[in-house]
Amino acid sequence: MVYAITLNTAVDTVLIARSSKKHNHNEIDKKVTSLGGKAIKTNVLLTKYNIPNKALGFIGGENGTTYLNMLSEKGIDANFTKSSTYNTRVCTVIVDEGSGGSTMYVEKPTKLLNSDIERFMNILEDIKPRSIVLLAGSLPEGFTIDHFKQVINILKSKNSYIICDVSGKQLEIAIEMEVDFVKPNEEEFKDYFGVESITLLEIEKNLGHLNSYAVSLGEKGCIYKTSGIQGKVSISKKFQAENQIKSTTGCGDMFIAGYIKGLINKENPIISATQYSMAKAISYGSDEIDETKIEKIKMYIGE
Ligand code: TA6
Repeated sequence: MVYAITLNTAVDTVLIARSSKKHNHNEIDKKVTSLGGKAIKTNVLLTKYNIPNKALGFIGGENGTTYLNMLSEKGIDANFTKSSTYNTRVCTVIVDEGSGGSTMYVEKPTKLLNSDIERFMNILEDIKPRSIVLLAGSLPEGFTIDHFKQVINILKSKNSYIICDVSGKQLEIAIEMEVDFVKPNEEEFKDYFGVESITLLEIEKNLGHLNSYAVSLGEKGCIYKTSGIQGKVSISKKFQAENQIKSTTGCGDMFIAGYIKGLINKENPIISATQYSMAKAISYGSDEIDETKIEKIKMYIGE
Protein backbone atom coordinates (compact mmCIF):
# COMPACT_ATOMS: atom_id res chain seq x y z
CA MET A 1 0.00 0.00 0.00
CA VAL A 2 1.15 3.55 -0.69
CA TYR A 3 0.23 6.54 1.49
CA ALA A 4 1.01 10.10 0.39
CA ILE A 5 0.83 12.76 3.09
CA THR A 6 0.15 16.33 1.91
CA LEU A 7 0.30 18.26 5.18
CA ASN A 8 -0.22 21.63 3.48
CA THR A 9 -2.82 21.32 0.72
CA ALA A 10 -3.43 23.85 -2.06
CA VAL A 11 -5.70 24.37 -5.01
CA ASP A 12 -3.41 25.33 -7.89
CA THR A 13 -4.70 27.77 -10.47
CA VAL A 14 -2.49 27.76 -13.53
CA LEU A 15 -2.96 30.87 -15.67
CA ILE A 16 -1.50 30.68 -19.14
CA ALA A 17 -0.66 34.11 -20.58
CA ARG A 18 0.90 34.94 -23.92
CA SER A 19 3.19 37.37 -22.14
CA SER A 20 3.65 38.69 -18.64
CA LYS A 21 5.07 42.17 -18.96
CA LYS A 22 5.28 44.42 -15.90
CA HIS A 23 2.94 47.49 -15.93
CA ASN A 24 1.19 46.06 -18.98
CA HIS A 25 -2.11 44.52 -20.04
CA ASN A 26 -1.47 40.75 -20.12
CA GLU A 27 -4.24 38.53 -21.41
CA ILE A 28 -4.95 35.11 -19.92
CA ASP A 29 -5.37 32.56 -22.73
CA LYS A 30 -6.30 29.56 -20.65
CA LYS A 31 -6.87 28.56 -17.00
CA VAL A 32 -6.27 25.10 -15.52
CA THR A 33 -7.10 24.05 -11.95
CA SER A 34 -4.98 21.31 -10.36
CA LEU A 35 -4.60 19.47 -7.08
CA GLY A 36 -1.76 21.21 -5.28
CA GLY A 37 0.68 20.27 -2.57
CA LYS A 38 3.72 18.09 -3.09
CA ALA A 39 2.48 14.60 -2.14
CA ILE A 40 -0.94 14.61 -3.80
CA LYS A 41 0.60 14.20 -7.29
CA THR A 42 1.58 10.68 -6.23
CA ASN A 43 -2.08 9.90 -5.47
CA VAL A 44 -3.07 11.38 -8.84
CA LEU A 45 -0.55 9.28 -10.79
CA LEU A 46 -1.02 6.00 -8.91
CA THR A 47 -4.83 6.27 -9.12
CA LYS A 48 -4.52 6.77 -12.89
CA TYR A 49 -2.69 3.41 -13.06
CA ASN A 50 -4.98 1.63 -10.54
CA ILE A 51 -2.19 1.24 -7.96
CA PRO A 52 -3.72 1.15 -4.44
CA ASN A 53 -2.95 4.37 -2.55
CA LYS A 54 -4.40 6.72 0.02
CA ALA A 55 -4.13 10.51 0.40
CA LEU A 56 -3.69 11.92 3.92
CA GLY A 57 -3.10 15.40 5.33
CA PHE A 58 -5.08 18.50 6.31
CA ILE A 59 -7.83 20.39 4.53
CA GLY A 60 -10.07 23.29 5.52
CA GLY A 61 -12.20 26.21 4.38
CA GLU A 62 -13.93 26.65 1.01
CA ASN A 63 -10.80 25.58 -0.85
CA GLY A 64 -10.82 22.43 1.26
CA THR A 65 -14.30 21.62 -0.07
CA THR A 66 -13.12 22.29 -3.63
CA TYR A 67 -10.13 20.03 -2.95
CA LEU A 68 -12.34 17.17 -1.75
CA ASN A 69 -14.52 17.53 -4.85
CA MET A 70 -11.46 17.41 -7.10
CA LEU A 71 -10.24 14.29 -5.30
CA SER A 72 -13.55 12.51 -5.77
CA GLU A 73 -13.71 13.53 -9.46
CA LYS A 74 -10.36 11.80 -9.93
CA GLY A 75 -11.46 8.78 -7.83
CA ILE A 76 -8.71 9.28 -5.25
CA ASP A 77 -9.09 7.40 -1.97
CA ALA A 78 -8.49 9.91 0.84
CA ASN A 79 -8.80 10.40 4.57
CA PHE A 80 -7.98 14.08 5.15
CA THR A 81 -8.23 15.66 8.58
CA LYS A 82 -10.66 18.57 8.35
CA SER A 83 -9.77 21.65 10.38
CA SER A 84 -12.05 24.54 11.37
CA THR A 85 -9.11 27.01 11.51
CA TYR A 86 -6.76 25.86 8.74
CA ASN A 87 -7.58 26.80 5.14
CA THR A 88 -6.36 24.85 2.14
CA ARG A 89 -4.24 27.40 0.27
CA VAL A 90 -4.59 28.90 -3.17
CA CYS A 91 -1.48 28.62 -5.29
CA THR A 92 -1.39 30.71 -8.45
CA VAL A 93 0.97 29.66 -11.20
CA ILE A 94 1.55 32.12 -14.03
CA VAL A 95 2.85 30.57 -17.21
CA ASP A 96 4.40 33.09 -19.55
CA GLU A 97 4.25 31.53 -23.01
CA GLY A 98 6.36 34.39 -24.34
CA SER A 99 9.43 33.58 -22.25
CA GLY A 100 8.46 29.94 -21.59
CA GLY A 101 8.77 30.20 -17.79
CA SER A 102 6.32 29.59 -14.95
CA THR A 103 6.14 31.45 -11.61
CA MET A 104 4.36 30.21 -8.50
CA TYR A 105 2.65 32.39 -5.84
CA VAL A 106 1.50 30.48 -2.75
CA GLU A 107 -0.75 31.77 0.05
CA LYS A 108 0.67 31.78 3.58
CA PRO A 109 -0.28 28.69 5.59
CA THR A 110 -2.97 29.08 8.29
CA LYS A 111 -3.06 27.57 11.76
CA LEU A 112 -4.12 24.08 12.82
CA LEU A 113 -5.57 23.35 16.23
CA ASN A 114 -3.78 20.87 18.50
CA SER A 115 -6.90 18.70 18.31
CA ASP A 116 -6.55 18.57 14.48
CA ILE A 117 -2.98 17.35 14.84
CA GLU A 118 -4.05 14.73 17.40
CA ARG A 119 -6.76 13.40 15.06
CA PHE A 120 -4.22 13.27 12.22
CA MET A 121 -1.69 11.33 14.34
CA ASN A 122 -4.44 8.82 15.19
CA ILE A 123 -5.13 8.29 11.48
CA LEU A 124 -1.43 7.48 10.99
CA GLU A 125 -1.81 4.61 13.45
CA ASP A 126 -3.99 2.89 10.79
CA ILE A 127 -1.16 2.82 8.22
CA LYS A 128 -0.50 -0.76 7.16
CA PRO A 129 2.94 -2.12 8.14
CA ARG A 130 5.69 -2.14 5.46
CA SER A 131 3.89 0.38 3.27
CA ILE A 132 5.54 3.06 1.14
CA VAL A 133 4.82 6.43 2.75
CA LEU A 134 5.55 9.81 1.17
CA LEU A 135 5.77 12.89 3.35
CA ALA A 136 6.11 16.00 1.23
CA GLY A 137 5.81 19.78 1.14
CA SER A 138 5.73 22.60 3.66
CA LEU A 139 4.09 22.59 7.10
CA PRO A 140 0.83 24.31 8.09
CA GLU A 141 1.16 26.78 10.98
CA GLY A 142 1.04 24.96 14.31
CA PHE A 143 2.54 21.77 12.87
CA THR A 144 6.01 21.90 14.40
CA ILE A 145 9.28 20.19 13.60
CA ASP A 146 8.63 17.99 16.65
CA HIS A 147 5.34 16.91 15.08
CA PHE A 148 7.26 16.17 11.87
CA LYS A 149 9.70 13.99 13.88
CA GLN A 150 6.74 12.28 15.57
CA VAL A 151 5.31 11.36 12.15
CA ILE A 152 8.64 9.84 11.06
CA ASN A 153 8.83 7.87 14.31
CA ILE A 154 5.30 6.49 13.81
CA LEU A 155 6.21 5.48 10.24
CA LYS A 156 9.45 3.86 11.41
CA SER A 157 7.53 1.86 14.04
CA LYS A 158 5.47 0.47 11.14
CA ASN A 159 8.56 -0.45 9.10
CA SER A 160 7.44 1.89 6.33
CA TYR A 161 9.64 2.77 3.35
CA ILE A 162 9.76 6.53 4.07
CA ILE A 163 10.20 9.08 1.27
CA CYS A 164 10.59 12.76 2.20
CA ASP A 165 10.30 15.50 -0.41
CA VAL A 166 10.96 18.44 1.89
CA SER A 167 13.35 21.34 2.33
CA GLY A 168 15.03 23.41 5.08
CA LYS A 169 14.80 22.12 8.64
CA GLN A 170 12.50 19.26 7.56
CA LEU A 171 15.16 18.02 5.12
CA GLU A 172 17.78 18.21 7.89
CA ILE A 173 15.58 16.06 10.16
CA ALA A 174 14.76 13.59 7.37
CA ILE A 175 18.48 13.09 6.66
CA GLU A 176 19.35 12.87 10.37
CA MET A 177 16.60 10.33 11.02
CA GLU A 178 17.80 8.30 8.01
CA VAL A 179 14.57 8.02 6.06
CA ASP A 180 14.72 5.79 2.98
CA PHE A 181 14.73 8.40 0.21
CA VAL A 182 15.19 12.19 -0.04
CA LYS A 183 15.18 14.38 -3.15
CA PRO A 184 16.79 17.79 -2.61
CA ASN A 185 17.26 19.87 -5.75
CA GLU A 186 20.64 21.31 -6.75
CA GLU A 187 20.09 24.67 -5.01
CA GLU A 188 18.73 23.09 -1.81
CA PHE A 189 21.73 20.75 -1.71
CA LYS A 190 24.26 23.57 -2.23
CA ASP A 191 22.59 25.82 0.38
CA TYR A 192 22.14 23.10 2.91
CA PHE A 193 25.64 21.60 2.71
CA GLY A 194 27.37 24.90 1.94
CA VAL A 195 29.06 23.66 -1.25
CA GLU A 196 29.59 25.59 -4.47
CA SER A 197 29.37 22.78 -6.96
CA ILE A 198 27.70 19.43 -7.12
CA THR A 199 29.88 16.37 -7.63
CA LEU A 200 29.21 12.66 -7.16
CA LEU A 201 31.80 12.70 -4.38
CA GLU A 202 30.31 15.69 -2.57
CA ILE A 203 26.85 14.15 -2.64
CA GLU A 204 28.07 10.81 -1.36
CA LYS A 205 30.04 12.55 1.41
CA ASN A 206 26.85 14.22 2.70
CA LEU A 207 24.09 11.75 1.89
CA GLY A 208 26.13 8.55 1.77
CA HIS A 209 24.62 7.17 4.98
CA LEU A 210 21.26 6.91 3.16
CA ASN A 211 20.49 3.87 1.05
CA SER A 212 18.73 5.91 -1.64
CA TYR A 213 18.53 9.55 -2.76
CA ALA A 214 18.24 11.75 -5.83
CA VAL A 215 19.63 15.24 -6.20
CA SER A 216 17.68 16.74 -9.05
CA LEU A 217 19.53 18.90 -11.56
CA GLY A 218 16.40 20.24 -13.30
CA GLU A 219 16.45 19.92 -17.08
CA LYS A 220 19.89 18.23 -16.86
CA GLY A 221 18.61 15.13 -14.99
CA CYS A 222 19.77 13.93 -11.57
CA ILE A 223 22.47 12.26 -9.52
CA TYR A 224 21.05 9.37 -7.57
CA LYS A 225 21.68 6.33 -5.43
CA THR A 226 19.30 3.38 -5.32
CA SER A 227 19.93 0.11 -3.48
CA GLY A 228 23.36 1.45 -2.51
CA ILE A 229 24.54 2.14 -6.10
CA GLN A 230 25.32 5.69 -7.24
CA GLY A 231 24.62 6.90 -10.77
CA LYS A 232 23.69 9.80 -12.99
CA VAL A 233 20.76 10.25 -15.33
CA SER A 234 20.91 12.89 -18.04
CA ILE A 235 18.23 14.41 -20.25
CA SER A 236 19.18 15.17 -23.84
CA LYS A 237 18.90 18.81 -24.96
CA LYS A 238 16.82 17.45 -27.85
CA PHE A 239 13.90 17.00 -25.41
CA GLN A 240 13.47 20.76 -25.04
CA ALA A 241 14.15 21.35 -28.73
CA GLU A 242 11.58 18.82 -29.93
CA ASN A 243 8.85 19.32 -27.29
CA GLN A 244 7.07 22.40 -26.00
CA ILE A 245 7.85 22.86 -22.30
CA LYS A 246 4.54 24.15 -20.95
CA SER A 247 5.11 24.51 -17.19
CA THR A 248 7.73 23.09 -14.88
CA THR A 249 5.60 23.61 -11.73
CA GLY A 250 4.91 20.14 -10.32
CA CYS A 251 7.82 18.40 -12.13
CA GLY A 252 9.56 17.60 -8.82
CA ASP A 253 6.31 16.26 -7.36
CA MET A 254 5.74 14.08 -10.42
CA PHE A 255 9.37 12.86 -10.18
CA ILE A 256 8.52 11.36 -6.78
CA ALA A 257 5.22 9.97 -8.10
CA GLY A 258 7.11 8.25 -10.95
CA TYR A 259 9.74 6.97 -8.50
CA ILE A 260 7.05 5.29 -6.38
CA LYS A 261 5.31 3.87 -9.47
CA GLY A 262 8.69 2.43 -10.54
CA LEU A 263 9.24 0.84 -7.10
CA ILE A 264 5.78 -0.75 -7.13
CA ASN A 265 6.09 -2.06 -10.69
CA LYS A 266 9.67 -3.26 -10.07
CA GLU A 267 11.00 -1.02 -12.86
CA ASN A 268 14.06 1.24 -12.57
CA PRO A 269 12.54 3.85 -10.21
CA ILE A 270 14.88 6.67 -11.26
CA ILE A 271 14.12 6.23 -14.96
CA SER A 272 10.41 6.11 -14.16
CA ALA A 273 10.77 9.25 -11.99
CA THR A 274 12.58 11.13 -14.77
CA GLN A 275 10.05 9.99 -17.37
CA TYR A 276 7.01 11.23 -15.40
CA SER A 277 8.71 14.46 -14.42
CA MET A 278 9.35 15.15 -18.14
CA ALA A 279 5.76 14.17 -19.03
CA LYS A 280 4.63 16.77 -16.51
CA ALA A 281 6.80 19.51 -18.06
CA ILE A 282 4.98 19.19 -21.38
CA SER A 283 1.55 19.74 -19.71
CA TYR A 284 0.13 22.92 -18.16
CA GLY A 285 -1.61 21.61 -15.02
CA SER A 286 0.64 20.99 -12.01
CA ASP A 287 -0.93 17.51 -11.57
CA GLU A 288 -1.07 16.61 -15.28
CA ILE A 289 1.12 14.43 -17.48
CA ASP A 290 1.07 13.97 -21.22
CA GLU A 291 0.40 10.23 -21.24
CA THR A 292 0.68 9.94 -25.01
CA LYS A 293 4.42 10.74 -24.82
CA ILE A 294 5.41 8.50 -21.89
CA GLU A 295 7.14 5.83 -23.98
CA LYS A 296 8.67 8.24 -26.49
CA ILE A 297 10.20 10.31 -23.68
CA LYS A 298 12.53 7.41 -22.78
CA MET A 299 14.65 8.08 -25.87
CA TYR A 300 15.79 11.42 -24.37
CA ILE A 301 16.99 9.82 -21.12
CA GLY A 302 20.61 8.68 -20.85
CA GLU A 303 22.39 6.85 -18.04
O1 TA6 B 1 5.71 21.85 -6.53
C1 TA6 B 1 4.49 22.42 -6.88
C2 TA6 B 1 3.60 22.50 -5.65
O2 TA6 B 1 3.47 21.25 -5.03
C3 TA6 B 1 2.25 23.07 -6.02
O3 TA6 B 1 1.31 22.10 -6.33
C4 TA6 B 1 1.91 23.99 -4.87
O4 TA6 B 1 0.69 23.89 -4.33
C5 TA6 B 1 3.14 24.11 -4.01
O5 TA6 B 1 4.16 23.38 -4.71
C6 TA6 B 1 3.10 23.71 -2.59
O6 TA6 B 1 4.37 23.62 -2.06
P1 TA6 B 1 4.66 23.70 -0.50
O7 TA6 B 1 6.09 23.30 -0.37
O8 TA6 B 1 4.38 25.12 -0.08
O9 TA6 B 1 3.73 22.74 0.18
